[in-house]
Amino acid sequence: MIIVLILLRVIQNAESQFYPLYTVFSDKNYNNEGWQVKSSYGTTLFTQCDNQTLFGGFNTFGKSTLITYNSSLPPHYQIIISVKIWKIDSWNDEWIYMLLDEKIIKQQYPIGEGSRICGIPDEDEVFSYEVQMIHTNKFIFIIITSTLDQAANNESWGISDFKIEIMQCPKGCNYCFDDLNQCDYWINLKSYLQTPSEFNQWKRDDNTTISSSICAGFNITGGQHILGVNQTAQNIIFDLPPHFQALVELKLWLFDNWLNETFILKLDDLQLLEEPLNQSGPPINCGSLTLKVAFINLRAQTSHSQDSMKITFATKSNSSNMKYWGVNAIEVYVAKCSINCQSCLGPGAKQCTACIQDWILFKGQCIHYDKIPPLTCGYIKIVQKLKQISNNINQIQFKSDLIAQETLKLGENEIEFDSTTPVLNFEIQARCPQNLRIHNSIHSYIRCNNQQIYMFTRSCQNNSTSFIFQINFYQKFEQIKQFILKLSETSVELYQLVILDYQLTKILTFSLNFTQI
Ligand SMILES: *[C@@H]1O[C@H](CO)[C@@H](O)[C@H](O)[C@H]1NC(C)=O
Ligand SMILES: *[C@@H]1O[C@H](CO)[C@@H](O)[C@H](O)[C@H]1NC(C)=O
Ligand SMILES: *[C@@H]1O[C@H](CO)[C@@H](O)[C@H](O)[C@H]1NC(C)=O
Ligand SMILES: *[C@@H]1O[C@H](CO)[C@@H](O)[C@H](O)[C@H]1NC(C)=O
Ligand SMILES: *[C@@H]1O[C@H](CO)[C@@H](O)[C@H](O)[C@H]1NC(C)=O
Ligand SMILES: *[C@@H]1O[C@H](CO)[C@@H](O)[C@H](O)[C@H]1NC(C)=O
Ligand SMILES: *[C@@H]1O[C@H](CO)[C@@H](O)[C@H](O)[C@H]1NC(C)=O
Ligand SMILES: *[C@@H]1O[C@H](CO)[C@@H](O)[C@H](O)[C@H]1NC(C)=O
Ligand SMILES: *[C@@H]1O[C@H](CO)[C@@H](O)[C@H](O)[C@H]1NC(C)=O
Ligand SMILES: *[C@@H]1O[C@H](CO)[C@@H](O)[C@H](O)[C@H]1NC(C)=O
Ligand SMILES: *[C@@H]1O[C@H](CO)[C@@H](O)[C@H](O)[C@H]1NC(C)=O
Ligand SMILES: *[C@@H]1O[C@H](CO)[C@@H](O)[C@H](O)[C@H]1NC(C)=O
Ligand SMILES: [Ca+2]
Ligand SMILES: [Ca+2]
Ligand SMILES: [Ca+2]
Repeated sequence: MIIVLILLRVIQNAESQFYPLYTVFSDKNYNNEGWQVKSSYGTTLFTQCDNQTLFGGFNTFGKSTLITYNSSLPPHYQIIISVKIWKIDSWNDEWIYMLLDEKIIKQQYPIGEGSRICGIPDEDEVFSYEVQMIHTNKFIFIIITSTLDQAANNESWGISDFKIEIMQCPKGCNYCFDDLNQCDYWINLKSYLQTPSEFNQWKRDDNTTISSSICAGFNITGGQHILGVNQTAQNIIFDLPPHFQALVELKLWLFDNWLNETFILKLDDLQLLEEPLNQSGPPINCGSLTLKVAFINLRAQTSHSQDSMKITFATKSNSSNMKYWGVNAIEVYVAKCSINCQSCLGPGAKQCTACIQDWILFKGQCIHYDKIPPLTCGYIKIVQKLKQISNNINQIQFKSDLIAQETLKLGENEIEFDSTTPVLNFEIQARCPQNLRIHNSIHSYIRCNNQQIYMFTRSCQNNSTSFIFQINFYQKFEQIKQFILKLSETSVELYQLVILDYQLTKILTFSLNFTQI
C-alpha cells in the first residue's frame, strides 16, 4: 500500500511540473510580438547592457514609458511569471510598478545602488522578480511602468528574461482546477474579451448600456466615469447546451483605492461571490488620465442546468466617495452533459436525467429509441425427464452459462449482458413436488417477439417427473441487454427492459409456475 502511495505521488509530481510556455528577451529570442510600448525614446526598442540585450534599456525606456503584454494561454491552473528589471543610471528613489497579471509589485530604487554596467557612468543594477499564483483565467495581462522624472539618458530601465510557466490542464480539458480531477466536460461557452461590441448586451441596473474605456491599451467594459461603485453590470446568456454546472471567470478592474468595498457576483440571482476588496494599485497612465489601477482575477462556479443564465456583477460601498470599476476577459464555461442528454446530474454517460428527442433514458444513459428491441428467440427445447434431477435444489431452478449461479438470489435480480454477447441461453429445471396428491402444472410463457407467445401446460404425473426447458435467444442489435429476473422456490419470471415506441418497457420474456389444478 505504501509503495503504491509513493508511486502515485511520484507520478503526480512528474505530471505537475511547470511547463515553460513563453520565454523572451533572452538567448537570441527578441520577438516582441504581443508587447505594446508607449512613450519610448531612441530609434530601437533593444539596447545592449554589458553582454545582455535588453528590451528597452539606456535612453530607450525612461520617463512615462509604459509597456504592456497581453496573451491568451492554453488551459492551465497555476502560473509563474518571472522577469528581470534593469535599473539604469541615476534613479533617485523612483518606483518601478509592475502588474504581473493580478500581482502588483511596487519597488523603489534609491540612488547610487549597484555598479556601472551600461549607460552613463552611474550605478546600474539588475533585479529578478518572480510571482507564482493560482491562475485559471484565459488571459494574462502585464503592465510595467515607472515614476522616472528625468531624461532617458539620465535614468532609464529595461527588461530581460521574461518568462511565463504554467501548470497545464490534463489533455482534453478546456478548463480545470488541478490535474487530478476529471475536467473534460468543461466547454468554453462564451468569451467577452476586449472588443467593445462584445459587451453590447451588458446593462446597468437601470437598463442602460455600459460603454467601454481603454486603459494602458486594454479595452474595459465600464471604467472611469462609466461604471461606478454601487452599480451593477448584467447580461443574460441564452441557449445554453445541456449542462450541470456553470462557471464564470473575469478580470475585475479597479480604479482609485478600493479598501472597504465589496464585489458581488450573482448567477441567476444566486449570490456566489462576495469578495472583500483591498486593492490600491499604482498610478498608471490610462491614456488621457493617470489613475490608480489594479485588476484581479475572479471566478465563481455553481450547479446549473437551466438553458439561460443571468450574470450580474456589482460593487458595494458604504463610503460616499465615487470610484469606478470595469470588467474584461470574461469567460463563461459550462460543464456539459454526456452526449444525447437533455439534463444530467454530472459528467459521464450514466448520469443523464432526461434525453434529447428520439433518445430514451435507459439506466441513466440515453439510448436511441429503436436501439433496444425485444430479444428474438432462437429455439425452445422442452425435455420431459423421468429421472429425478438434483434433490438439493429448488423445485424450479434457473441456470445460464452467462450467469454465475452463486450471484442469483431469491427475489429480484438485475442482470445485464454486454452488447457483444450474441446468444443468450437459459435453462430451467422444474421438479414436480413429491406429494402426489397435489396436482401441479407448469405454465410457461415465452415471448419471442411482439407477436409470438408460447404457452405450455404440463402436469406432474408422479414423484419423479422433471422438465428441462432450454431456451436460446439471439439478438441482432449490439446493445446492452438488461433483465429483471424474479426467482422464488417455485417460480421464475424473466423480464427484459426494452425501449419500444419511445418508452422504457418491461416485457415478460418467460415465466414458469406451479399452479394447483
Ligand atoms: C557577461 O558574461 C560573462 C561571461 O560570459 C559573465 O560572467 C557575466 O556575469 C555576464 N554579465 C552579466 C551582467 O550578465
Ligand atoms: C490581447 O490579446 C488578444 C488575443 O490574443 C488580441 O486580440 C488583442 O488585440 C490583444 N490586446 C492587446 C492590448 O494587445
Ligand atoms: C540626472 O539625475 C541626477 C539625480 O537623479 C541629477 O543630480 C542630475 O542633475 C541629472 N542630470 C541631468 C543632466 O538632468
Ligand atoms: C479596443 O476597442 C477598439 C474599438 O473601440 C478596437 O478597435 C480595438 O481593437 C480594441 N482593442 C483590443 C485590444 O481588443
Ligand atoms: C431594456 O431596454 C431594452 C432596449 O434597450 C428594452 O427592449 C427592454 O424592454 C428594457 N427592459 C427593461 C426591463 O426596462
Ligand atoms: C475602512 O473602514 C474602517 C472601519 O470600518 C475605517 O476605519 C477606515 O477609515 C475605512 N477606510 C476607508 C478608506 O474608507
Ligand atoms: C457597510 O456597513 C454595514 C453596516 O454598517 C456592514 O455590515 C457592511 O459590512 C459594510 N460594508 C462594507 C462593504 O464595508
Ligand atoms: C489591505 O492590504 C494591505 C496591504 O496590502 C494590508 O496591510 C492590510 O492589512 C489589508 N487590509 C485588510 C482589511 O485586509
Ligand atoms: C453606496 O451605497 C451605500 C449604501 O447604500 C451608501 O451609503 C453610499 O454612499 C453609496 N456610495 C456611493 C458612492 O453612491
Ligand atoms: C406465474 O405467477 C405469476 C405470479 O403469480 C404470474 O404473474 C404469472 O403470470 C405466472 N406465469 C404463468 C406462466 O402462469
Ligand atoms: C411416472 O409418469 C410417467 C409418465 O409421465 C410414467 O411413464 C411412469 O411410469 C410413471 N411412474 C410411476 C412410478 O408411476
Ligand atoms: C413418492 O415419493 C414419496 C417420498 O419420497 C414416496 O414415499 C412414494 O412412495 C413415492 N411414490 C411413488 C409412486 O413413487
Ligand atoms: Ca536622475
Ligand atoms: Ca550606468
Ligand atoms: Ca529622477
